[in-house]
Amino acid sequence: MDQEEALIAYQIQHIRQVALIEFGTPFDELTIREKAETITIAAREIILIRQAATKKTYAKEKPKKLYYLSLEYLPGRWTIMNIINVLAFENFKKVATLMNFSIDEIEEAYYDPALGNGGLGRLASCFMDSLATLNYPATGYGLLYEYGIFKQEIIYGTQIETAESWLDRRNNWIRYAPQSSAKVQYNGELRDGVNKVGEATHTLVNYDEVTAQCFSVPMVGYGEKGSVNLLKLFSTRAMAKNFKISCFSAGDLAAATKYTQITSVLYPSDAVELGKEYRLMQEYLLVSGALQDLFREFFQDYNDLSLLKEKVTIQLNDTHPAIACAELLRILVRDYHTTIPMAWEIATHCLNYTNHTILQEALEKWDESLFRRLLPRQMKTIELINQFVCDEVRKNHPYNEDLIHHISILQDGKVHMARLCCHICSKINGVAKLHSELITETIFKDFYKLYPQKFTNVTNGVTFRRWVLKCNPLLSKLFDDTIGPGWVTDYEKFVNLRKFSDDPKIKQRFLEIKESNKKRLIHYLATLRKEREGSDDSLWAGVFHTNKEPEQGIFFDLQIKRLHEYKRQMMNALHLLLLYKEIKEKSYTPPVKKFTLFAGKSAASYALMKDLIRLICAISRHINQDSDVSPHLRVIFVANYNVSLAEKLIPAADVSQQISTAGFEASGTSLFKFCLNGALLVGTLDGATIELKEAVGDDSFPFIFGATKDEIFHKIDERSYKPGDEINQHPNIRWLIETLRSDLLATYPEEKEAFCRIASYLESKDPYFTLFDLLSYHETQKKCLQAFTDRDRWAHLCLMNIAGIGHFSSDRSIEDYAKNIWDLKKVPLNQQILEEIKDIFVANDKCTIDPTIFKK
Ligand code: NBG
Repeated sequence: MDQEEALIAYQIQHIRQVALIEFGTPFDELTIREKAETITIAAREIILIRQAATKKTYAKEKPKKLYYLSLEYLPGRWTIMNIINVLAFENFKKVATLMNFSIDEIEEAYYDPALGNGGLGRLASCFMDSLATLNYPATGYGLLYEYGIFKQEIIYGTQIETAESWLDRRNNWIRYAPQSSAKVQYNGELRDGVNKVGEATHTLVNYDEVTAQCFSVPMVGYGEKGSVNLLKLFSTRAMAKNFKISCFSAGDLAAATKYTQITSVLYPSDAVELGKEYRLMQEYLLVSGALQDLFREFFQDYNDLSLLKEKVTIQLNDTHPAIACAELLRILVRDYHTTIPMAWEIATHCLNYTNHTILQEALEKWDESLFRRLLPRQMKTIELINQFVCDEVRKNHPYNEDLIHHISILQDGKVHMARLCCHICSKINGVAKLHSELITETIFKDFYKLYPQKFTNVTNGVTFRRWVLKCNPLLSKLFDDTIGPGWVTDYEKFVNLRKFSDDPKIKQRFLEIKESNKKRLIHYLATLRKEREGSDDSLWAGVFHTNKEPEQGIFFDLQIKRLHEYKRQMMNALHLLLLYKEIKEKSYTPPVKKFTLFAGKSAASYALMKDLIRLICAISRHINQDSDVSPHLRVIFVANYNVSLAEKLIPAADVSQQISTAGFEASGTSLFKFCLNGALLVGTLDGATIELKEAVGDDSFPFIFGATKDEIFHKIDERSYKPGDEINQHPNIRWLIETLRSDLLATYPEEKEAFCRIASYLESKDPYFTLFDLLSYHETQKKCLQAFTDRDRWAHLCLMNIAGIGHFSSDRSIEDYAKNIWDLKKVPLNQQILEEIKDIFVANDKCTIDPTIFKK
């Protein structure tokens, strides 16, 4: 037996052993779910070894550490990704064959961890991957929501939200981490006091105390050298003390579960303001838990607080954890007896803040009265901060109360969380060049005048491990064979793909890979459709010919992202209606068959976007059933968009729609994933599209259209945009509005009402310039279909696009943060420590049953 065979034999034995220990049943007799758990537990061994080695390495090196605070993560499924990251996947495939299980089934047996809404949460997860891969010492903090983002069902074209109980069975990657659990106080009254150096402090009495139990998940870096950092998630659910049994006995269930429920749900809203008390409780839970853990770790290594500045950097992912700005100051003065100037110095050095949107309605503001009641100590601290910063500003800008009005943290009865961040944080970054400029011109323009040195940019990126290595194995192999396998961690290698963009064999192979990914997707969608049969079959009608192989050469056009007005799924829907009209009237015949896929959730309370889902589904139903049009055009809305679905959709795409109103998409990150997987981009000059276009080169980026950010902002400033003018000037647009009001699409009264509401919205407001950009969009889409007919040229363009993607690896983003914001150094995994820990495992992990005793 060679070494590899021996390893495989060992792995099989290990899996069989775990099956017996965990389930008391031979592996082959387990259910799929049990098999998945067994494999996860077996795979965990090697990861635990690396995790222990990482921890010991950090303990030895005592490096500066990053504490990443985010209320959301969207990690995607862990088992297969982790096996890939520790380079065990090739063997694992052999194990799967020998043991006769399907890797896909094992992967699907767990739910997708649904701990986030959209871009910001997914970004946090890409960052966790890159931090561990690049050996940066970092811990992520978040909440373990019991019901993550809701599950979206589409019933008769309507979004229905149901709770996603992704944790109802255990997830074997999540382990209790009692040493990081924390006690968190809410409500209560303040008593004045002083600390040891005479600074005024406040002590809380008569408060409610909640225990935040901590659970950790390994964040597994890629490759032989990868570290394993931790994501620590707090939960209040399982803690008996948090359950008020006396209230329960008195029949008040709500009061009894008030605190066990804090981490029950993720608020299903992105880019919309929330004002819910529970949400504020969640935010403080995260901040308090994370900071307590941070100080615990710090005092393990040091007893001198002045070192905190050197050893700790904290990143706030959006304003959701902004209370940390006040809490850090408060803890330093109240619990660690620093002077206020020293606390100020530390806090303003250690904290940093990333902004993810310029939408006013997304800027968090809390009612002062609620804040004061729930978090009286933090409110006191914010008042002090505010007094101080306003005094300073008044000194330097006398008689400028207008300015004070714009920068005061407490204003009009609200606590402005972004303003708190701007005053306290050391660095403030946007997530793409355009966005970082825009924040200094719009929402933070006064802060930019006060603190220009704080503002910087870090353009987003995505991890190439999940977003091509895992989700697109065929294309990954093509990269291995062209630019060499180093691309997985060396994003700079991608430029070398340019050399291959004119190679006929490589182009052909690229096109074949695309076809094969389309086939894979169609098969997957067909199984989904079977599962959902009866619920809404009309949507899918005729899209798939059961028993027949899907046709070759269909053009796959995807728009998959949260539903939001500014993202303009509405414009895509209207374009499809126009296309329908032209095909029906025979004024246009598409040169190829086009298949449009939408996926995305709408916030439960976002009525207009729920109307839009109805419209898209109605258009889909109408087009797919029309015998004149459906041979040329098919449309579907795929329900319940999440990371796992994205992994299947993206590799099959020919183009992605990035069509936001210029100036409004902070960055966008799906564009990178599409580009990496060889899809071209149809889009506006917005967010990171601008930088991607620069990196790829204009000639290879032909489908840009629409008004620029300057034109849009000019029109907004001048209030000069009149959607009615578009309707009057363009018969096609008039037809669209009339059609929305007609009976063409609607099959029942609620639909009709919804489409009329959309028509009125477009006619009277159209705040995101949908009609303004519509016709140029429509033409660009047609141009795109035409371009697709030249397969050779298309393949060339796709390869040129991939060649430009390197810069948009989250590894590059993390290097930028490390250098420009965190001043963080890599700490390579200490190989000697790793070997020592392996030895301990080898010595102690041999056999659980002593046959001499057992057989007696
Ligand atoms: C989103 C932006 C995206 C951006 C991601 C990640 C929120 C609030 N914002 O454009 O809309 O790519 O953040 O930065 O999720």
